[in-house]
Amino acid sequence: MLRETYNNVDIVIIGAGISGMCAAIEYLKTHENAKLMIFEKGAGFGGTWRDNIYPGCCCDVFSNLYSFSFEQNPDWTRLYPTQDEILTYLTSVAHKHRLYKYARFNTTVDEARWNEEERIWEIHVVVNGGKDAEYGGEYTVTSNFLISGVGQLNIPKYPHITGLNSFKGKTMHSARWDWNYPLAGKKVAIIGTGATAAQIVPKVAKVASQLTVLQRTPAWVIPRHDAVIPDWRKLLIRHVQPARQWFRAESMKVRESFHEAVTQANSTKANEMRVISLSHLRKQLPDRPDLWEKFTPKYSAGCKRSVLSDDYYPTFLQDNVILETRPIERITETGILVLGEESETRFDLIIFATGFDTFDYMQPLQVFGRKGKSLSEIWNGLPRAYKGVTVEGIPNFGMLYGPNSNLTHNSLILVIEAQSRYINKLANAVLDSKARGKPLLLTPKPEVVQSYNSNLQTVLNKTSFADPNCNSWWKNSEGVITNNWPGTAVEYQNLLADIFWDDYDVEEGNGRESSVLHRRGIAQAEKVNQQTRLGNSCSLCIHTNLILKILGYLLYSVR
Ligand code: NA7
Repeated sequence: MLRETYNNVDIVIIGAGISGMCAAIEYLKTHENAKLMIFEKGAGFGGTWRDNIYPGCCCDVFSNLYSFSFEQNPDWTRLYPTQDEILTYLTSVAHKHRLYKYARFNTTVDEARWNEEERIWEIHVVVNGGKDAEYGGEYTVTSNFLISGVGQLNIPKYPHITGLNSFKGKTMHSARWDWNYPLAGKKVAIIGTGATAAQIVPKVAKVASQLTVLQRTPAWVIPRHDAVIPDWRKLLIRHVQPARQWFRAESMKVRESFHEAVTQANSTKANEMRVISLSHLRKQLPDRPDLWEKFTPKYSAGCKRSVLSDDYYPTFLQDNVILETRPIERITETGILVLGEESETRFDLIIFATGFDTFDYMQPLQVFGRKGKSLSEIWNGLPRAYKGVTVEGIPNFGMLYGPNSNLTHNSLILVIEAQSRYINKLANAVLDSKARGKPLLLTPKPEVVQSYNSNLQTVLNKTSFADPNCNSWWKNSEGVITNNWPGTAVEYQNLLADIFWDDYDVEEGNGRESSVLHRRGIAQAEKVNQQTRLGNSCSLCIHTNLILKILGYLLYSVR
């Protein structure tokens, strides 16, 4: 005897981060008696914001944009949210939408296999939680649709440095921070100078006796201008809905305007960004021309993730902080030896702020599609998806934050919402058909995936991401950009607003083409609207807009 909803469900979502949560909420909108399961290898909701708890961890997107459009948060305390605030927000959203009911934590999906005969997914999981594992250490669940929400920044990347494992002191990766280790008075090295390191460095420098920052490539650093949001402004945002909407739309405009700067190396905006960054450097380190050269990037702004920081550069004015730009030769039992030195520098702790494995999407999880072909075989080292969400040869499957859907200039939540709506439309078609007693298979046509991706690569090759003078977690060793979307957030939302059924191989239970979907032609996945709805066409609107503009000015400028 099997318990009905324990092993068979309509939808399985892998991952309980922002992506998995968003997909679940979207599905629950239209399914009251949902047969949904969310598997998460960690112990709660939050994904990357649960994993990354290092000192100083925060987001470099405005807080009001780093929230779901359907759950805007009037309680943000700062213009840029901190990790703990984001986690609190996500936890409250999970509670509000009753997601806990569907989640199985401490449970790792290790294999998802499409069963061609039964036309269902078989998802094998391993239970990591002590007591839960006593009920059964591993088991299989079947579902009609599978959604991956595992994200791109999931697996910590450790550098390949000779002797790394011989170090006898303490090591930690930024995404696996050990708060039990006291930093006070310690000699600390940090490897990496990306967005993560720029947040850790100022905090660790305050307590460590010595901090050495090992930089391989400098980042473009621009001012952050973070600030506390005063209570009166929070009240206004909580109670005056148009003000909240307008403020978000204005933030959206600001972030979208960065797009040109980070994608078009020769544009006016890119030049402005370089000027702002270089003047920031000189202003913050006025008497240190020795550091200007070391901190000046030799690649296009936007080729790597830019850093937004007000306190990174000034940290190097502290006596206990050293910038080391000579390459690391090896790690020894007691420290790090850099090129040109005869002996190592001794450290108590080495922090790896070296990013994530971003090219092996979904690894180590094994996904097998039609005819038992694995995702790795289909991709053959080059992850690609149709519109970043569906994959050839893998039916009834959707990826959130999949290949080429990363934004570098705006909030990723905008992307994830659009993807959730698109994928849920596909899932609904599959589940509606199931309700009529006919299993339905939706797989993107290989030629459609191929043509979409070759056009995408043509566009990407002309962006700053492709600049050969830098490497990044977006570009593989052959220079192929596998992670980024080249357009604006709004362009991506528009791309996903419609589903063209012709883009899919559509098979019903009997193997024939489904007439149901073909008659529909296009389905609207509904656009996520970020813009102000108020136009300028009537005098009332003009006045309302004017009032909101004044309000917006106050919101931005009065602290
Ligand atoms: P990133 O942006 O991938 O940065 C990793 C950093 O680690 C970067 O400075 C690397 O230098 C450095 N790195 C990696 N391997 C080595 C070795 N072997 N030796 C020296 N230095 C090394 O990761 P983050 O965690 O900072 O940010 C990831 C994203 O999280 C970020 O884009 C935001 O979206 C949030 P390199 O530049 O490769 O020379």
